Amino acid sequence: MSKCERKDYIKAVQCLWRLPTRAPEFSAAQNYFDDFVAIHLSLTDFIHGTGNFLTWHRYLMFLWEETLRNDCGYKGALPYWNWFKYQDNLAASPVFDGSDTSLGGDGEYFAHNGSLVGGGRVWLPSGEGGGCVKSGPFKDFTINLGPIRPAMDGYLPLMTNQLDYNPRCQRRDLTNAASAYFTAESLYDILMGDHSATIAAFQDELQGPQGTLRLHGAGHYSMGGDGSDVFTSLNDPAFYQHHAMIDRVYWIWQVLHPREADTIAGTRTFRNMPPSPDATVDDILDMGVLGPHLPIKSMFDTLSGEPLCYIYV
Ligand SMILES: [Cu+2]
Repeated sequence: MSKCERKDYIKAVQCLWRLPTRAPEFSAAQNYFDDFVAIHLSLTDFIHGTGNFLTWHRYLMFLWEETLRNDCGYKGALPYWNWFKYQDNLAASPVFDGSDTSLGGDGEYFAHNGSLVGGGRVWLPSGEGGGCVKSGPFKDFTINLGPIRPAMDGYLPLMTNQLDYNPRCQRRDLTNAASAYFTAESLYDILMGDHSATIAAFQDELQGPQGTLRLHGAGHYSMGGDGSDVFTSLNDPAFYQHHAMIDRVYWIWQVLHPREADTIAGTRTFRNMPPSPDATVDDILDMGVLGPHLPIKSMFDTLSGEPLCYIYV
């Protein structure tokens, strides 16, 4: 993206803070940016490690882009964070370099003992941040929901109720340790290699078996701070670029595996805890107030026009 295009995107995202909330059931939500966080938070246990993980988040990305276009005048494309550039030095990445065309830089220094991820079985050392994001276009923007389960040490959930109002700065700890998982080998493995033949193999490896860290987690834990919270990671605006990349990789996998492209695998609860029936392609994706509730099967074809109409470049 040119710098002008990046600024257009950032301006449109900032506009979401000025759009009124449409979700009165989430009293902490102050604006439409918060509504995205609130809906995701309230559904967390039913949209991760489930049969609808890829399609629910695909639809979320679509509704995010639609909102930027229809309510905030955005005319560009939805940018994705290419994990395979700058992974050894995230602070130099155009996404995180702290310039006014980035999504903000690292947080202020905050002494902490890294992050425990992968269900508490993988420890990642601290980076040099962890506090409020110091620079960039979202530095002075307030977030209002969470944290609920941040992986970063020392960042404690303050709330008694998950839906409490907790206005604060957005925090980040850029860690190259997590981004070490962004390798060509991991990408090949899920697109063409050992974990590519079925949707189950692809999605389980993308998210990581219990006790491991893989590409999906690597993006979240590379950001640390608010981006490391499975419930409320949408508080970090870079969530949307990370998940656009997740969707892009899913899209590439579908193109490479046309016979499997319209299949799903998995149940309706997080890693099937508590046990639940298998998801079906007719299951309805609950998007709260963000958009119409549509079946999983309407998310397979990004060029169907009903409603999706996009490709990645
Ligand atoms: Cu999610």
